[in-house]
Amino acid sequence: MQTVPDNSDVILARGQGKPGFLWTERTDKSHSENSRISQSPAPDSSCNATDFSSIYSKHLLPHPDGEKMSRAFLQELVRTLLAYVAKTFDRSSKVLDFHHPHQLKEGLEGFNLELPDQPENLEQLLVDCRDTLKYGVKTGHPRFFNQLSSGLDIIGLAGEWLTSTANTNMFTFEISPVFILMEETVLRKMQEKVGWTDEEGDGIFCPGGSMSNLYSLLLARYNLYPEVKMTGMSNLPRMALFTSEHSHYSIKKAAQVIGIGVKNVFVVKCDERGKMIPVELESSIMRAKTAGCVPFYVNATAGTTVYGAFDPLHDIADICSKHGLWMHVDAAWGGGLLMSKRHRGKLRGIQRASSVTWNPHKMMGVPLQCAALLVRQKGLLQECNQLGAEYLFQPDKQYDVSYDTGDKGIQCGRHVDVFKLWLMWKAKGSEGFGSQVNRCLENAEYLFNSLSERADFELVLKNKPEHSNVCFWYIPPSLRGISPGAERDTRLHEVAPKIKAKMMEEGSVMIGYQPTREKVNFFRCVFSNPATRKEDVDFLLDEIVRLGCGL
Ligand code: ABU
Repeated sequence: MQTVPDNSDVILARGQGKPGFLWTERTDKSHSENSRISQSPAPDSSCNATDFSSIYSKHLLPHPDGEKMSRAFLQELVRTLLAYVAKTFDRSSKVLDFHHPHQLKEGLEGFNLELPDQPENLEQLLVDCRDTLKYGVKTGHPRFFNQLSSGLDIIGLAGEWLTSTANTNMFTFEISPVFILMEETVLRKMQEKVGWTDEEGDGIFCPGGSMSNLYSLLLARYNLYPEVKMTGMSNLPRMALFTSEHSHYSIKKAAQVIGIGVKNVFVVKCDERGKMIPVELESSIMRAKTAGCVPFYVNATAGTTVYGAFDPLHDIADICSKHGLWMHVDAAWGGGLLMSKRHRGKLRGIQRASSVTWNPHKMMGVPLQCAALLVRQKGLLQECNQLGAEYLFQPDKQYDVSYDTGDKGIQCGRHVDVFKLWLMWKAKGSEGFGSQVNRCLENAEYLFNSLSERADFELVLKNKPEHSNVCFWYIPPSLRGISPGAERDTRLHEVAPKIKAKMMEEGSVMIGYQPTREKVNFFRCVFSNPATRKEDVDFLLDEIVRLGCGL
């Protein structure tokens, strides 16, 4: 692939580029000059070269003569964005250009985070836009393995651009007629993938999986004690919920937020692969009852954050049915596997859930953010959350007001997260998403097999990964002769953070690490970026060895 020029080259290229925009050196205009410009007509951008150094935002639309200049400014910005997109996929470019917080705050090469009292010119703004990208992290780079959400899908990006251009809100059909119907279509399709019938299924897009999990707790509590909506917790018994030791911390956080309390979250033991043990769930429920609590909710995880484990959903559903408990499945990470014929069986039993969290911004590679809460019982979200603000949800509008879906949520303003997913689904079809998921899991298997054959690495889990998480230690030569025990553990604990620090400073690759309760720091590699190939996996291991062999 052609190497994309770095920022300084981009400056040069502008003068030579087809649209003929001429990049000029930044000049700081005095404030008095600035106010003089405000009284003058909008500068003309019809000539080939645009000098933005004396142009200000007030010259753009809605200035009566602002259309040409607005177009010129946005085209210039798009050139910067396109250069960044190309660079993101270029393996010879860095994943990040790391600077410490104090360095960024002090200002770098004219990049200043402080906000002025007087307007700055558009040239400065374009420089700021370029610098913002330059000092950020290319999460779409094929060698970014750090987070569950990664990749840069071009159709998804187009969807995000369109969404920002439309700049509307998801509370009423009145102002989002198309997006509201798209949300209905996409949620229905996701509910089908979960396995719910046409008579079942509701949902809402939320700002992330933690919020979806919080919604699920609100629904479960309301379902059992509808009076909570009006009278709060004061007359309710001590309620208990259950989640595994490998589940996401947002379950505890949600319990804290809604007034259940973290102490009333019973943490259920997992097996060595990180899956909830059903008999442990059963005994936790009995323990909670003995302690005088009312169990009401179980969170099962489909794709845990660190190990990528899938809890046994049918077994958990049986226990929930037996005790009359709400079953939530946190499939924020694992939900994407429902798109793959090869892997969807790992979520067998999910159709028995009362609610499901599924984040397409993770395994399906939709640009952040795109996260859905799906609810089996129709109408419950609305019942639980609606307050019917009269200025917004007037019942006497001329259209079917059941499409004013905003009152299902706990937010008022809600971002349009659906369009980019809808557009990507059109572009790929369900099968395209399935192949994308399959490729990510093939990369995980390739890494797992490579690690199994090497003496300088140790796998945390010996079984083939179920999801795309692969957890491992790098054992530097200095530790290879030391037998397992406290001394080795203490030293091994320091290896991953040291390698990660060097990695970030060099910017060549990014991977996360963490300890668990019984294991010292280990690397977690996750694959959700369709741009990643086997050569990137090889590169990752070579890089870890290069940076860590002297430790
Ligand atoms: N549950 C938020 C994602 C965390 C991660 O990317 O590792």
